[in-house]
Amino acid sequence: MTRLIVGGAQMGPAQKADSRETVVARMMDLMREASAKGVGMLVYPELALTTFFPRWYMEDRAEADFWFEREMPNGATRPLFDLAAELGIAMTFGYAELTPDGHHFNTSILTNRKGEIVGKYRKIHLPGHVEYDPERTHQHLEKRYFEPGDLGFNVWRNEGVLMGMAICNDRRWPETFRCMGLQGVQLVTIGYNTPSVNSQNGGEGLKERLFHSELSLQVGAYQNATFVAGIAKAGVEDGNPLMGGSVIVDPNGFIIAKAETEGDELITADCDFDLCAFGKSTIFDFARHRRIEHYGRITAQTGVIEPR
Ligand code: ING
Repeated sequence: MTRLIVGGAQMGPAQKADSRETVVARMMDLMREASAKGVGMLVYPELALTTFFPRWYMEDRAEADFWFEREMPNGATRPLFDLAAELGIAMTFGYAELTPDGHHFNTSILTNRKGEIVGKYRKIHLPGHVEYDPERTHQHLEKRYFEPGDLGFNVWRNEGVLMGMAICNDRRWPETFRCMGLQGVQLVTIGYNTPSVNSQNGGEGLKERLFHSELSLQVGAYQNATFVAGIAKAGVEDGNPLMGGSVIVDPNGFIIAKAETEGDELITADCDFDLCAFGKSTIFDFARHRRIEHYGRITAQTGVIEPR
């Protein structure tokens, strides 16, 4: 039987003026709280180390490099890795990655309980736009500052559990979960930074956004018989609200832990990963039930082609 207490380290806002060190200190406080509750795997949000800088238009993209990490771990994050190894906690967190050959990704890493990086994911589904959009109340310039991820959706056997990573907007695309489901995933971690209001669709408010986030995470879990941890960076960053709503979902799609605030808040769930087996061997026994000869359109087409 494989069992881990999974922790979701929801984080409150990171202001533009906050140093990496200040934010890492908060992450370490959450890790100590997690350790006291027996957490073995701790999930932090997307872009955990900094404010959600893609909300800011910078004409010179090189200016945005200030928000990127050139190596991981690095001076600011090494204390977090050392604490994780000391406490024996595996973790995942997101950050902006600038590679030695100059590529920019919205990245997350996965470590084992010894603080060693065992996996890396680069965000594939980038929402938003490239150029300044005067029509929008808030800019969302992820397509300006990041390239689409080039590592695919992978799953790693980490501490006896098949774990996969995705980031924020990825949760809105079923392909994300299925690609990992086809690798037997038992825990999908998804950090997110989701604005509380939609800069384009006036009608969609916080309530709808929270609903769509939970809907996406629950259906991804259920249809792939996997646990899912969706963990937010939340609260108001320099006047810009991000929603909370962090949850841990079980393989039947039920929410088993949920954050109540928009600040630094630890949620936990005692996860028996053998619970994934029932769905994977019955309703969602992919080998027995899927009919791939009819799915070609999913990878043959990018956009819609309507019938004549
Ligand atoms: N943020 C948002 C997200 O996908 C968004 C952007 C919100 C897109 C709502 C569509 C609808 O949660 C990030 N960082 O992807």
